Amino acid sequence: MKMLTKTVSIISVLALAGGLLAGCGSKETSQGAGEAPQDSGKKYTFRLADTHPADYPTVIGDKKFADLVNERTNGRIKIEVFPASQLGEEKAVVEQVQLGAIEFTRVSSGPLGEFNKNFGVFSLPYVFDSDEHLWKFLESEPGNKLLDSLESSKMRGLAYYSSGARHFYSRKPITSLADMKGQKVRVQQNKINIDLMAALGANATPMAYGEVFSSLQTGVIDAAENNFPSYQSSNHYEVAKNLILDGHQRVPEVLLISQSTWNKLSEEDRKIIKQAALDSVPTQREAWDKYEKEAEAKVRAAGVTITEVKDVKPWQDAVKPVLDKYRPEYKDVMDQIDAARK
Ligand code: GTR
Repeated sequence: MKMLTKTVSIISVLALAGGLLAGCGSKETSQGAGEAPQDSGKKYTFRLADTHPADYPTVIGDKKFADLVNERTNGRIKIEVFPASQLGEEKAVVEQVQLGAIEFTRVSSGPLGEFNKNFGVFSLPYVFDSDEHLWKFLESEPGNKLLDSLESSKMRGLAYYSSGARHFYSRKPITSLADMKGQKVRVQQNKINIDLMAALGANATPMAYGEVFSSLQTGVIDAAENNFPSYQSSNHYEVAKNLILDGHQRVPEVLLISQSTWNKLSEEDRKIIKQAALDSVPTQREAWDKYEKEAEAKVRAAGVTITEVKDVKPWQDAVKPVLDKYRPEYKDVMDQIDAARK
């Protein structure tokens, strides 16, 4: 298994190095005089990294964003979307974005929380009742302020994308809270998840997304957790065939740009990019709703054992120590999230 993990890491490193050598940041050229005013700025070719495959809803959103920017700048700003972790796993990509070596990424708030503490709030369990509640918060002023706060981490949040609710899935049968005990669970790389697993009697194994399939397959881990689309598209459902719909987290996706890239852009280009990101959201959310249903149908058809959780209260009680621990740190934003419930 070590070999497999190693191979995957080497592939990611090579992919990243290859990407860097090939792209090495943005390509810039100035246009000649006499062009139409909207074309008078610089030409750019940027890269956008996403961990998911090309047909996944986040990548559909990324592409819509790239198309809108291309259209609205008459082809002056091109954004090439690199799906399937071609530019590396999420943590490594965010580091490259901070340096400006990769200009854009769509990343989950989970790993982002390790770069900007504010985003940790999305890894706290059961803070949102529903997607509707989550989106009410995301679209509120505090939700937008959170995106803006990425500036202190050398990035700029452009928009949120949908990611549904996360559930546990395991190699062993898992039909109750008690079954979580002793399981080695892969979690997103964020320290809150370590406390969360401990509260459930499980052991957290933070690991890059791309390593989860082989780790489940070989038994290096017993379990993992994700939403229906990721559970299905990553084929984790083939090797962890027991799913329990506990809905412990709702961790939105974020589309972001490197602050160093942003600094280079004209005011007009910034406006186009920000607006295009926001205008890509309905496309992503629509694709999400459709894909989520299809993914659920596929895993059901594949014979996965699915346990519905009728009463989530025992789960909420079990993870209360995590909320108690982090409440002082996240008090303001948790109050704002509560306010979005009304
Ligand atoms: C997915 C998310 C990915 C990645 C993955 C994970 O839901 O869309 O960006 O963070 O979870 O668990 O690593």
